[in-house]
Amino acid sequence: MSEQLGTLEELPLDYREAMSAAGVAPLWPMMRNVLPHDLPAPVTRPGYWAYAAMKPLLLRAGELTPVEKAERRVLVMSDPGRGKGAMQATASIYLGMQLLLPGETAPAHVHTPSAVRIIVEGEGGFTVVDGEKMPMQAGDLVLTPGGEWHDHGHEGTAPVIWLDALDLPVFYYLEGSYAKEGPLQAQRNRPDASQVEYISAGLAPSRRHEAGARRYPMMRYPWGRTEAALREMARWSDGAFVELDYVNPETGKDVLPTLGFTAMFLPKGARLAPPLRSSSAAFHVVKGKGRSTVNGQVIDWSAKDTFSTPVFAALDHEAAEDSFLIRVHDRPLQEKLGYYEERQR
Ligand code: 1HN
Repeated sequence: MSEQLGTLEELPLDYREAMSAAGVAPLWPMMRNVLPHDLPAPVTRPGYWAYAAMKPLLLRAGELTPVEKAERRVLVMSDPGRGKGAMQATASIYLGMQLLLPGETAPAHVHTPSAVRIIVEGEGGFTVVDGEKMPMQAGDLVLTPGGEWHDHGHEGTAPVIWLDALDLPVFYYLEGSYAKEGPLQAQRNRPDASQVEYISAGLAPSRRHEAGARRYPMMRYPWGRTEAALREMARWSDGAFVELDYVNPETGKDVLPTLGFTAMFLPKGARLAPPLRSSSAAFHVVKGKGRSTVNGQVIDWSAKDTFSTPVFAALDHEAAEDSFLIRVHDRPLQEKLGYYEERQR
């Protein structure tokens, strides 16, 4: 371990001014800031967004701002560590709640960041990604991979609300975030791939030599199947915690390049203390009620609420009712960068 490093104040004023004038700065006073020992020092703090508080604000946005004036009518969830107005929930994860009213259309665009939608409530909403029209039903997880055209529509009679999670902060940091706008897409005249090619886990369509799979073969993961799979696994798990990864049905790998998703089932009374993970995360409560402690901070959650956790957070979950949560995390990005890690507590 090195000795106490030198500070800026120890250096003569004329030298400090000369460094500034030359456009340089000494590393050593900042060394421990940019490279702390053993663990990172996250700016991110745990966040919690109660749906009961979000929903009236969203509905009011529906009255105040027509979708034509918004492109996307979204309230962004700000990381408490970065403060009011922050456009991100963790270093890599953007979260927002989006409202679409009956008859409205959110215009087509394509951008570099990837998005996922987790449907919170409402019937009749749909999103079109790369020409594929996908119904949005409560609990569904729908991908919008970077580089794919997407627009949203609403054929129902009541407001539709969903949670957006994007890797936008990463693209913004890289100065790589940008979009193109275009006309609404022509829709393929058939149900989405989750209802045609990939109805059953372990079965994928045969194809002739050379006809490769799409990069993102299935972009909608209907909630009904997810919950049924979790319940069946739990029935045979002897009380062990069950969690499913959302995977690409052709490759078995993560569904997006940077973000990963899991579905968790915490039966009533269950307690769970996962390992410390180098990934940051967001949790969305599809159903249930419970409590999570994040670095000592208590979060009481119920259905449709969302909370976020910084990297290496100490987490304890406790379910007061049978609870289903979707976990959004940035492990895929960290694995690509070569540093994803889990530590036992
Ligand atoms: C976006 O394209 C959507 O397509 C939602 O619904 C939220 C936040 C930042 C940048 C692009 C959407 C977004 C977004």
